[in-house]
Amino acid sequence: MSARTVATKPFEGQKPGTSGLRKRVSVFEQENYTENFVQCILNAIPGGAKGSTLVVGGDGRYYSKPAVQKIIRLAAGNGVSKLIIGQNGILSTPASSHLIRLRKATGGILLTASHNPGGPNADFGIKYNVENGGPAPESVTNAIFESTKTISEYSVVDGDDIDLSTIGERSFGELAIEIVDSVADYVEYLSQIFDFNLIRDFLATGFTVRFDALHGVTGPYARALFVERFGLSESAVQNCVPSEDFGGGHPDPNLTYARSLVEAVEKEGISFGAASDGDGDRNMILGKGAFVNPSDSVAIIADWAERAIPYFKGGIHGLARSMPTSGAIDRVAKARGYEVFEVPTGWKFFGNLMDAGRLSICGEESFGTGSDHIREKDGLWAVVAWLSILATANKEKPGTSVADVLQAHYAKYGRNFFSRYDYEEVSSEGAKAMIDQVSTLFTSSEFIGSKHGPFTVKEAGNFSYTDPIDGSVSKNQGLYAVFEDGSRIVFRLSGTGSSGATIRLYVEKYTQDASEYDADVQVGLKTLIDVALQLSDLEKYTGRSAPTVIT
Ligand code: VG1
Ligand code: CO
Repeated sequence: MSARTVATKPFEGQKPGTSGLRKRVSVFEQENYTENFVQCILNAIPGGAKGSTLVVGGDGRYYSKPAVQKIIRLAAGNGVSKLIIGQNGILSTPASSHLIRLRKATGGILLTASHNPGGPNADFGIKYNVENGGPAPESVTNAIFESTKTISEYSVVDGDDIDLSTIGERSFGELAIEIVDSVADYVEYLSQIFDFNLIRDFLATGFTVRFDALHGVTGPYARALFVERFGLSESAVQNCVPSEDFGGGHPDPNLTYARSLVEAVEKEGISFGAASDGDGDRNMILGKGAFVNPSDSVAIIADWAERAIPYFKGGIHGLARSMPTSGAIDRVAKARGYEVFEVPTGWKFFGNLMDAGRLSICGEESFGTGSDHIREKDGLWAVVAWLSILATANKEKPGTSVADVLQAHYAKYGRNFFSRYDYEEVSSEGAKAMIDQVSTLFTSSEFIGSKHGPFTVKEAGNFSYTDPIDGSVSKNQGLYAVFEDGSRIVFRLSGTGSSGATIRLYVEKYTQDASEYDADVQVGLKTLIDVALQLSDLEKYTGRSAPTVIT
């Protein structure tokens, strides 16, 4: 078996977004499209592909299996030493990150479009993670993109498809292949981070749980945790058989797409509900009559971590959030004396801080929560963190519910009302024109001090981030306006969509008035949202009078 060179031509638009390259399956199915992109990843691996060890796996969506076989042929053609592949090509994103670290691999190729729908007419995605287990930094994704613009050939070794369904070692010419259990290492790792006995004993008291995998990759992981380790019945998990098209649904854990869980929690009076996305890195936490906003969730986990999670018993080394995420976590950091960082959207920006030992717990408003146990956000980790908090709180005060934990947090720190409006798949021209207009406005000096309804602009601009560890600069990371009372609006374009443009509007308002803690978020934020829509002229530019999704 020797390598063969195949002539090819560049495809336009193979630019990795917020988290990898995401396109329609029909785009990836074009002759050479997938091969080109994987070859460019191999070209851009720091230290080179030759002799490397790579982890391969994904959320199991449609087109994953042919993609794995292509990666095997390309890896062999490029002198990769070894591939560690999840059984049937399945690895959740957090499990991939863990496996890269555990096995000291060079990196990993993750096959996922995360929360985007799957199936022949929906999305596929490929992303590269580096040695620390985290998404490739911009220096690497830029190198991949540059390579896609000039590629003229790729290198493969021909051979029969490899059996991905049985665990064990095999080879493809010179290339060693190991098919591993997708679940075991990850669940074992969580058992070292948390006190499983504490959780198991607490759940045995009758605190009811429902976890919804939304037909995504976390099903087998969730069953191993909730049923096998925590001793719950099968009814504690739903939609837990991974499907190639996520049962035709949208595997995004939010109030819109996880409605069946929300309804079950309310109707059946379940104490705790949770869901994760297609690739398992996002999470949503619910209680009876209580939705935990992700910005609050990470703040609460940070506040409880040292006493509720054994992994953090030695102390917390810093907190962080993405820029649009609410400042709830900042208040915890201040009160507890932790360092806190504000980074651009996308998990790749947390990695350097974690590697430097300055960041323990972080989150994004987009249902992403995690810690330095790996270098990706981790949906099931967040769920188990919440169960640990509830178990600990119930030891101190039996009967404590999710809503009680939430209210106690507001009473201690005040409440950051937060909401995100998504305008999905609007025309790219309209979105760009709107962003240009807002950019001109937010960066003009006359804007500072101007009045809009009850709000006076205190600070505004286009967010730019200088990484405190390596000094790299990331510009144009979102347009923000902060008002005198601390309220804030942010506009940015999504970097994960696969067609058209998606505009995200984030609004935040802080209150310490206890009579408002129970208020409906949309009512509390209405005036601010109206101001944001006026300032941006969003309806004029996009033709949309209402968002697609409100969180
Ligand atoms: C979105 C979220 C961002 C998240 C990213 C990847 O990006 O806003 O916070 O890190 O998705 O998450 P964007 O550019 O569309 O706003 V996942 O679970 O899709 O890997
Ligand atoms: Co995801």
